[in-house]
Amino acid sequence: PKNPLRTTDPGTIEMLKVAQENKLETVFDRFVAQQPQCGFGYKGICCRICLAGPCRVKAEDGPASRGICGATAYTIVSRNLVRMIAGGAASHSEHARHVLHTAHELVEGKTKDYEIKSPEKLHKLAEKLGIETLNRDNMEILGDVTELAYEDFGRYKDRPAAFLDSFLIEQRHNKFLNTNIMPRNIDGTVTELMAQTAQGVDADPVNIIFGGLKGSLADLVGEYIGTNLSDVLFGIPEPIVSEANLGVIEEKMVNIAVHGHNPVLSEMVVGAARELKAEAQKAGAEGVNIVGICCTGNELLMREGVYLATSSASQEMAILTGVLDAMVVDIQCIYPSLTQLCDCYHTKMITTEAIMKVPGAQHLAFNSETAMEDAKKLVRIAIEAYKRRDPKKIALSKTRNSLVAGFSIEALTDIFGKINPERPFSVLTDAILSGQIKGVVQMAGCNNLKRQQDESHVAILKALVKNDVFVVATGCSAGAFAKMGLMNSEAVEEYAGEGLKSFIRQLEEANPQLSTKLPLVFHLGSCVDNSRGMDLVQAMAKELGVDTPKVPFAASAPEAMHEKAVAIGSYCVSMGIPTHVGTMPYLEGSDLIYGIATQIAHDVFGGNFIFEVDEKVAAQKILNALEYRTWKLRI
Ligand code: BF8
Ligand code: SF4
Repeated sequence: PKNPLRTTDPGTIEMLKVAQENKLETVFDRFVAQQPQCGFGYKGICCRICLAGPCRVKAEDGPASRGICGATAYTIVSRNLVRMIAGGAASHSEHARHVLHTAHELVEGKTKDYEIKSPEKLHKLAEKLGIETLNRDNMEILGDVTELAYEDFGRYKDRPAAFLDSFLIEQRHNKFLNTNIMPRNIDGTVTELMAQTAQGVDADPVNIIFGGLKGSLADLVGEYIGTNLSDVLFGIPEPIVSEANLGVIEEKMVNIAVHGHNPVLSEMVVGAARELKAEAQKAGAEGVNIVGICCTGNELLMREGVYLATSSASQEMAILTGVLDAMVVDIQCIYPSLTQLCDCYHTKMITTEAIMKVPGAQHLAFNSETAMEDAKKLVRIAIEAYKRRDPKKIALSKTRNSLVAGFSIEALTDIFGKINPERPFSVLTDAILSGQIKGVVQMAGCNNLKRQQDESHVAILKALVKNDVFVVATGCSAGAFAKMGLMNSEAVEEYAGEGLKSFIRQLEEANPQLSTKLPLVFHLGSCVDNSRGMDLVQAMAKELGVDTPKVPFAASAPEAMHEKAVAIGSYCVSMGIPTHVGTMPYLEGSDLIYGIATQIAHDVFGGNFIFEVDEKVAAQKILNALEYRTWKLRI
């Protein structure tokens, strides 16, 4: 590697020196220790689905070319792949289920700590779902919305899931029905996928992959529930300024990192921190500083302007500052190694969800009935820990960059609507048709140390904006841009091509009410908020009067890591989007599956995977895909 540290994030580089000086093990060491990684696993041709295995495809032909049961490479590869999609769909929907339960408890009057923060969103959502709103109480409307969402988890009737169906343009709706991948529920679809891929069931790779695509759409159902209900409970994001990178962890404050994905708990922690400021001051601090990590961070950044400390691969680094008093986690993307580092510091690690415990961490079960009380307990644990800091271990980071986030679809609609109130998204599509900008790219996904941390995110972003692409971002991709100072107005000056620059300036001039200038890349939110991108591409399709495969819109996950990313990439392809992935999924063991993902998918759905690890080539392929679509639109 060019950089032996395997990261390009300046805040992380600072902290890695601390780790090395103190001989503290981090993910960067474990990545090296895992090399070389297993070639069979890498290609997806290792099967452990039954106890006769593990079987590996060891030869081109003969008995060693199949598992003991006779499963061939294409069966094994496709089964492994769609089981990842099932894992992703289960994860996103578990997150959504928790938000849904909270909304339900609110309706039932079991919690007083939550509220309908955005009645506007509730009404819009209910109308979309076909729920009556006229002369009805908000709680009653929310009651119907939650009932329908619960049905989406478990519906047995032959009717598409409402939180997908109501969000689809007609052409995509028909496509999913005709190809038999429209899910009617989430839980049943995940279960069906597990059953379909069990030993001795489906061996047909095409049928298995179609099952996987249905699973990916079930993932999208979960995301739509998660995003929309979070907006109802916590507010629709609006443009907001904040800062990112490890320098936001401040010595004079009681610092609490909230890490994971679910805003249900962390929103309460933000409230509790405000209320307990005096207690923190009594302990000698100036106040309580909540900082976010990963998608919990993105959720709070979008709605509350909470600082984003870091993203997934560098989550351990927050502890190495020596001034992080508590690491409060909910679910997903949380390294079990965090406790190992907390043990070397005064930092308290606290898990909060029944399905997420780590040996060595304190568990404080979080309930929506007692949400604020629980959150206060967490803050008090941090205040106590603050008193036990070891001054010798303090090693602050100096890296922090300003950013502008909060671009929900509603916020974008407002911004575009100042230029054309009747047809807001024509502002975007007209700019594409006129050649001012080249299209839209949604950058998403994780960190994966198979790449230098954040390098590919940044390199691809820079190449796209230089070529006048309008970029939206979510998850750890958005995190990378925020940390690197690429999510602000100065970055527009420095990196945007002339067309993109003039487009962004035009939006600014039409929106003098905004208290901030616009950024180079528009933060859509956490990973469940990739659903906002699906709204965006469909709004553009409607504006252009075409189906999504004709829209100059692409997606890119340069450092995909989690099963959730596999699910997201797969629904992007189903939604007709060219989807770049910079870290190879485990499918190179079957040319057939590789071909389905990169070509046949295109014939059926109009979207396809672009697997490309070289970021320059990847950016060019994305630009080509956009250019081809724009050219076709113009003729
Ligand atoms: O849901 S981008 S590493 S934090 S999986 Fe995880 Fe990937 Fe980050 Fe958010 Ni998304
Ligand atoms: Fe081997 Fe077949 Fe069992 Fe897989 S399902 S472990 S290939 S025998």
